[in-house]
Amino acid sequence: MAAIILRDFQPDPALSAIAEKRSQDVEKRTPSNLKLYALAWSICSQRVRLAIEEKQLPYDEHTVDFTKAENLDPRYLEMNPRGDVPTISEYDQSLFDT
Ligand SMILES: N[C@@H](CCC(=O)N[C@@H](CS)C(=O)NCC(=O)O)C(=O)O
Repeated sequence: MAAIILRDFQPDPALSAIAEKRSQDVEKRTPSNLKLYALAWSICSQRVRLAIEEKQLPYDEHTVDFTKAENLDPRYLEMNPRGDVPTISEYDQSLFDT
């Protein structure tokens, strides 16, 4: 049944055009300043990492080492006063879940 549905599926041309334009925009995007401050094992971090990867955005990932209390470093707390991960930042603007 699923195979029949997939075979008969006709993508909406308007939606296909939007998807094509979006992928061109992503290709044209200059390397960004997007940074992800995260921990490898953190599910919260993984959720944001997946979203960035899904959007194919260029980014740098920085590990926040909790064993060295890097999350309590004043420079990190300036970006995320909660002292948790993840935090994303771009061009000196930071974003985290509250
Ligand atoms: N609501 C936040 C929660 C963030 C959060 O709890 N992060 C955890 C890792 S999954 C953390 O940093 N815990 C360390 C701490 O709170 O000291 C989100 O979903 O991003």
